[in-house]
Amino acid sequence: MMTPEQRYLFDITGYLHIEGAVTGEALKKAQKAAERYIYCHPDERPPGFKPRGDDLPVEDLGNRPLIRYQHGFAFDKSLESLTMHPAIWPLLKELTADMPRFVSGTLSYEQHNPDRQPIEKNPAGLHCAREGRYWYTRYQVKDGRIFCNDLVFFFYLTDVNPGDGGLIVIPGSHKSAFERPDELLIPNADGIDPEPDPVFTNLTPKAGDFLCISELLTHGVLQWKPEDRSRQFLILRYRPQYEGKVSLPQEIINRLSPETQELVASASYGHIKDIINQDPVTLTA
Ligand SMILES: O=C(O)CCC(=O)C(=O)O
Ligand SMILES: [Fe+2]
Repeated sequence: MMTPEQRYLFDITGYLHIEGAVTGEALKKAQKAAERYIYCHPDERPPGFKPRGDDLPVEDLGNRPLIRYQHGFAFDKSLESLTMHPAIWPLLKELTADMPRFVSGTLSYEQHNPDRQPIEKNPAGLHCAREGRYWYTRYQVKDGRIFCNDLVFFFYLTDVNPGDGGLIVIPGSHKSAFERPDELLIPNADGIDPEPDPVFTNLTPKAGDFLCISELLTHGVLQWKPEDRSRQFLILRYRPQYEGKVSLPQEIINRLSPETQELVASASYGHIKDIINQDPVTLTA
């Protein structure tokens, strides 16, 4: 279950910022594991691990401003255990009515991109589940509990400071009944970021923090400004266990601990996974 404060804040804003969930040695281990994947020579990556768009020539890898390292959560146990971390496990259980399925866990790596092109419309690329084919995505409250069928938990491995850029959200937009007007935000002089506007909030998590959003929350990304630091985070996606199909490759699933294998599995409505009765969940093997 969520705390009353978490429930209240998530309900009115559509997001939660959970500070200091992972600290000390555990955080260092996760950061090192992420770097091992990011800086691994392409020929030495374990089977199943590669950045999206890996069909580009090797010389180009590592130079792209934003790279999605697929299945990053499964690269190391220090990352895999984040999928059911005690700081998010009670939330995940409440938000999926105790029927969670872990969909994917991508490691994202973003560097400053001096070549970023101006965007004429929709600077920061605002989007949410309501726009397009996932218009039926749900956010509901029943019996004093919140239910969502499309959840994203971002786990930050590096710091974001005010002024750095990164994720922006429109608080409360998870309940919007109207389409977002195309010209909601106005491009700034560079034409890259929007002009500052009180309608959006730039979230600035530190390494070890989780951000939790309903995919119904309208969100986007400001240009990453620091030239000497990257933005590294895991994108952990969840849905109810009885919706959608498992899309993780079998070679990735085979690496996971039994508890995580149960979390990624589909199951019928009403089935309660063993891990639901564990708090905290400890990964065996
Ligand atoms: O880069 C980010 O912080 C947000 C990523 C995002 O919105 C997405 O993966 O859908
Ligand atoms: Fe998104």
